[in-house]
Amino acid sequence: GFLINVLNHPQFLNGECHTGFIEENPDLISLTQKSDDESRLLKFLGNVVVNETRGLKQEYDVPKVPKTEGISLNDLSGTKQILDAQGAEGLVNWIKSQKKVLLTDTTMRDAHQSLMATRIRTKDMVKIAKATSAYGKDLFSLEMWGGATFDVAYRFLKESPWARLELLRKRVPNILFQMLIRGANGVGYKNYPDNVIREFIKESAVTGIDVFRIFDSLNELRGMELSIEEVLKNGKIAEACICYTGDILDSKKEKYNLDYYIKLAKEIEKTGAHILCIKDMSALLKPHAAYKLVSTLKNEIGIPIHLHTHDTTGNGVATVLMAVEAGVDIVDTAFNSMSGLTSQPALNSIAAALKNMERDTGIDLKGIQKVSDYWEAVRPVYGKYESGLRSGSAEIYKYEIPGGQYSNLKPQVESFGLGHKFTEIKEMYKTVNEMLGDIVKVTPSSKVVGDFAIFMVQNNLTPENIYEKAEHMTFPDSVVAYFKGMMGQPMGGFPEKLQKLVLKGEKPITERPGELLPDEDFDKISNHLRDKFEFEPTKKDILSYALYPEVFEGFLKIVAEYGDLSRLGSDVFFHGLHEGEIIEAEVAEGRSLMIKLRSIGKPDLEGYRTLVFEVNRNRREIKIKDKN
Ligand code: 3PY
Ligand code: ZN
Repeated sequence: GFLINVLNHPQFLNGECHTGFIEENPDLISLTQKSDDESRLLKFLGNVVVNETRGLKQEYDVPKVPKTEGISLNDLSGTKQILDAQGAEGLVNWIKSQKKVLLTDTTMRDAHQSLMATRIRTKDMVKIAKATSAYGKDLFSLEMWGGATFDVAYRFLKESPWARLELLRKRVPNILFQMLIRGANGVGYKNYPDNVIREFIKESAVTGIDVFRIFDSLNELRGMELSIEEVLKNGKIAEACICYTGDILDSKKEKYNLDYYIKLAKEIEKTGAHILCIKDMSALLKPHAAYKLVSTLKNEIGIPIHLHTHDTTGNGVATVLMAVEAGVDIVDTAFNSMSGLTSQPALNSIAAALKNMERDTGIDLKGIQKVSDYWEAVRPVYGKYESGLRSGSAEIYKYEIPGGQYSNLKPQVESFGLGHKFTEIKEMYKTVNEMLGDIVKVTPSSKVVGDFAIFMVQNNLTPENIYEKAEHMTFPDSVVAYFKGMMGQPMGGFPEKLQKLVLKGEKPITERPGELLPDEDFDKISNHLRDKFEFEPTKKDILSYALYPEVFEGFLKIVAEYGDLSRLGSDVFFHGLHEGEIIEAEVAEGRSLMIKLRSIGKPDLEGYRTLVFEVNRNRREIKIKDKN
């Protein structure tokens, strides 16, 4: 509180703070929380307006939240109640006894991760949560956490991913919540110590996750075992993945053939995992391959099969329907307005296609239309994060780039000033994959390939000249970590000559990285956070720091400076206000401010602009440095 008061003091903001400042301004310590909230918020809005939008803002429709009148939310009983009453085994038996195909909706996780760089804010999810609970009551699960959502929530949305989980859980008591966890890489891009993974799973389970989809970015079983074991210990559903790559229909592609997947699936079943996921992160599973793979696996293993695919090629719905024909138990889809392209295939369309068929989903088509309509109205606010892809692309079969990475690659490449070399980089992605011996590409191994490809193009490297030209070059961190064995061992091992070039004499490991990483010292983290930020850290805070130290500290600093931004409407959070606009901004539970932006001043000699606001009809001026 105190630090924040100082930071918000006009004298401090104007750079007039000197060492006697505090002594001369004892009143700072007694500034009320109220004026605190107000000035922090104005400072945030002022910065967005001056340094991001320059006051330009289009009109956005307010998304209509469908009414759930007449539906008693307390009486809704779904998959969550089956798990809670009958345990994991009970739920698995229930899945097996279903004739209908079960659907997962990924809107709140993979769909927006793949379509709009994971930017959907909690506020927009919370608004539709009750309607989703009501109209989606026959869904198997909502995938709404994990993957990139954890990092992005803190890093870019300035909100707590844990709060999202808690808020949604309260509003959706009947549908299983599902998360994606990258095995030993948790919700990050590198292997974490075993105790971090265990405690993270425990805390996620306690906070509301029911189904843990676990994968390893190199399809290594030992990268998943600890996570599976921990999920089982917590009485939740362990869904372990085979990440699909290559093409089982192509007899020339021998590395990842049908036998490879059967063997892996059987090993997964032996771990005690409850469900097998076929994780087709890059949309490489062609419709007839889906039929072949699912029907074969249904004969080879006894646990239910959950298919995850993307629609990047435009063949996603066909892949799903073929898998349904072959007896798949559960499939991932996304509400129509959040589906297609790099996202999942369309939920509403698939449910409609299966209507009156043997495996009819039983889902209320009219109801889910309302939920889809809501998301359609939400999307424009996030327009600047959309990839601009307009059609499916068959070239993805060649490049093998995962959905989320594919839509993100262009802006990433542009940020390196290589926008004009996008095609070259996609080709290089393929080349690098070959240089690595053809590996499974999914976070974080896909990031290794992407970073390596950009590095190659940036430095004019080729598979031929790299040994000579890059002898003294420092490779990207992710590439070094990969060759060190810190993400595990790829099938067939590392290409030795390339490994030597990258590691420059450092010795790689062959052990499971978690065996070498010392346990995280949670008490030390707790003390550090308490000392530095003057608050009592919760277990969630400590885990967040263990996973993302800099990102989490950055988040704490932002909250100290600007307050709780999660309550702002998304149009305001991303686009500020235009001159003359009036908004109602919630600053704390049940407390809102009427804010009007009256005018944006010209920069003064030091480059500060004066913004004139009205807050609850009181004139407020604030000076913001124009960084442009
Ligand atoms: C993730 O790891 O976030 C993914 O979505 C992988 O496909
Ligand atoms: Zn995915």
